[in-house]
Amino acid sequence: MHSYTKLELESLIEGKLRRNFGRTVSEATQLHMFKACAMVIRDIMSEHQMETSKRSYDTDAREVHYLSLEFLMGRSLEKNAYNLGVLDTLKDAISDMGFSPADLFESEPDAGLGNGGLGRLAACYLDSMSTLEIPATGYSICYQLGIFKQKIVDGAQVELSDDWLDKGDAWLMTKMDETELVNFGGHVVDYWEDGFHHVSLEDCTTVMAVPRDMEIAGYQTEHTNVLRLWDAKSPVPVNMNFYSTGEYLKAVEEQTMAEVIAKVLYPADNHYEGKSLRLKQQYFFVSATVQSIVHKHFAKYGTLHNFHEKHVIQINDTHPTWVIPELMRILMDEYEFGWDEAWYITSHTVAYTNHTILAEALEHWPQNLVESLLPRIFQIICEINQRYLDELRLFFNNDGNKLYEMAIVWNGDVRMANLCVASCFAVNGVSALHSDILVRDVFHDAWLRTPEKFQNVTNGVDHRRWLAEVNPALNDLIVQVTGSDDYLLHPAALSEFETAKNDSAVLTRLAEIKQENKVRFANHMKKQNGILLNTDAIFDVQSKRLHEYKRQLLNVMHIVYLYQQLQDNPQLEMQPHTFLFAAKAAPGYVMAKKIIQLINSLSRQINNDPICKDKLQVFFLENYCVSLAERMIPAAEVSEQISTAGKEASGTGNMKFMMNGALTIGTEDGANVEMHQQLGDDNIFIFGLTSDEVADMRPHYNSYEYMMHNPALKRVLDAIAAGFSDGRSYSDITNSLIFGQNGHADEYMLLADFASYVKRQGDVVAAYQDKTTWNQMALVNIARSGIFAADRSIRDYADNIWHVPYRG
Ligand code: 26W
Repeated sequence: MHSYTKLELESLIEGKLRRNFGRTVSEATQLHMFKACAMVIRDIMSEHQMETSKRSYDTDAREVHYLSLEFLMGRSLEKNAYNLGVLDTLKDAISDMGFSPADLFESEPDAGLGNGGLGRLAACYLDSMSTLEIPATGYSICYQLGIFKQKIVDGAQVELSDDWLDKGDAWLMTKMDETELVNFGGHVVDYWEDGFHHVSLEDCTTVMAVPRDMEIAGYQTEHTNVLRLWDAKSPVPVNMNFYSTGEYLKAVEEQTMAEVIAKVLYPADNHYEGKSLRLKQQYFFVSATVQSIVHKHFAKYGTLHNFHEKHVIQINDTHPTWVIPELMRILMDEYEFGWDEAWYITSHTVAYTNHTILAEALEHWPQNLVESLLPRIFQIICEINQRYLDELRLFFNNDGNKLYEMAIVWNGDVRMANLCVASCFAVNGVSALHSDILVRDVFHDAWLRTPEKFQNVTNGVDHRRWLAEVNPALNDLIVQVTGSDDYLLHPAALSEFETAKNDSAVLTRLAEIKQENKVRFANHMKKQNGILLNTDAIFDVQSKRLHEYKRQLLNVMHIVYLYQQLQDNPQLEMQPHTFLFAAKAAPGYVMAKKIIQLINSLSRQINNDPICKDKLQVFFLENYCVSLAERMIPAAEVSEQISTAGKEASGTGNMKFMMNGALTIGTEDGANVEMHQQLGDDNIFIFGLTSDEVADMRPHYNSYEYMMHNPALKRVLDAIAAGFSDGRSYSDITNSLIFGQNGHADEYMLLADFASYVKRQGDVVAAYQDKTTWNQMALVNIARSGIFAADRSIRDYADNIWHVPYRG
């Protein structure tokens, strides 16, 4: 790796300021300075990227294509400089030029092109794929507006638009010459000639897909991959002269179609809505992507017969499933392949990762919508369906139930997960438990037929970002104890940190670092939000999307329980406890928004009640996003991972907290199960029903009984129903727990888990009061978090699904 001196960086930055903004250093604003720094870093990465691309071209390397409707990248300047090994030098250069590096980094907007777990996972994986020197490209949409910014106004969530591109485009490189054309609507015209079936679309609407590439630097390598974000543009200027010919209306149609496609990220997480614009987004980015892969491949090899040998397409949930019929279409209609070979190539190229088993998140598009928007694609899907049903009839002896469950097109719906399972060569879940549930339950019948397709790849997080970069003091301590920074490239080496488990100096330093992080976070909160956190209290954090299955409400119920104890006995000696929530709710998710209001009502009540002073605090931190998580997670001491067992596919926040020495209180769900395995019973606080118990209990579950048999629980629910001093009542929330709608009370079984949760919270506090033990537990959590590094996940994908080599 070429290294840069401070003076070299300064002169490069100065050059950018002069040539791009016509400013000297002393005339430059912070914005100029940010952009100039980004350009300098981008130049370094582009050089690396061109080399990388040439190398994989020259070696005919097999390539990975990671398709995702979401990449929650967050900020890039500090991260890229870190990976390139120039962070310290860059900071010196920035300071030297009269700016504060911290303020400059802070001025960068998050690239919020994702909702939550699925999008952040994709971003972590990009980092690992570059670091492991795997030739890989990410593909998505260049949304003009990312995930909304959340404001809390009078206790309620208000959404503001997130116009990130005016600064964020510093990282993007537009490649007009690699534009692809994507067609919508129209009708299929076909005829046979010389034994070949010619198919084309007529009267369709065309949208231009223009690549805006973002370079992805790896850590300590010049290997640099690309995240290709497709922007939508209209192919024709609207020209009034065409009015009479009828072309005018078509031009307007194309213009409007193009304008809206890349406008905004859909903010619903784990909830499917059959909106036609969403379908247009999906097909738009998928079609552009497949065309761009195919065109490059054909230009290089002059044939597509070896396509599946040179490419693997990984789809991040079902959202990009259209790659399957789209690749079929291109092979057959544009390159004259017959069905069988097109199918062989396609079904040996695409692999599918499932990220949720919530029924309401499963995508099923109305047949009519697919047919009118994508007529040729619909034909191909019907043909895949017919052939699949024929095979299923044979395999299952005409068992109608199996056909009904597994059909791809059924009853007016196109079922995307079934299309994936039928067509992909690999299907994986994202934690051991989740993958197990997939084969035992959701995809059981498909598993019977093709068990070899089904795999597990437990999620992982970018530990360079989520440990070393966000918690530099902890990084220093690990380096000091283990004698090297080996763990950065070999996360398994984190285990050597455990040798210091009985070293009191290390334990003391670990506690100091946590305290420093708490103070740093508290200062930031005070400055940004005017919130006063008690840094002598336990910082107990639940940060993730707001969803009923994640059970923020169970956390609230426990807080109300503690508050009632204080009300009974204001003199009660208790461990000072600060509860922090951070969560965005999907704008249309009424119950989730009510729960946010409830948290804010409770927060106002408790924070203003003198009996809680120095004992109990509750805060809802607005606008949870990558950059807030980066400040908050290093300061957390307790991590709340309390979903109903069986519902959280994996979770990845859980891993980030663990790496930063927070202790987990959680259910046996998602990756918590594997954390528990690593940590044993002594280093994690597990409670509640297991997923099997949840499933067994479900048919005869009666939440009302739980309430009636537990007076403390009843009292908590009564208090929530009555509301707090702001006069808002929350009886609709408690009613849904006790009575529910159409007999479906407390779907996520909060009342069943309440008692064991409260008890476990007591254990957490007791453990916290024994400082040495607590610090040892924190150290063990950090030391055993290595398997939750994204590098490990990516090696798993590379070994078991992609079959590509990587850096040792
Ligand atoms: C169609 C609407 C929609 C949008 C997003 C449905 C489903 C999704 C995502 C699949 C939801 C999601 O982010 N799932 C999360 O994926 C993470 C990464 O694997 C897991 O860690 C989380 O447990 C899972 O909830």
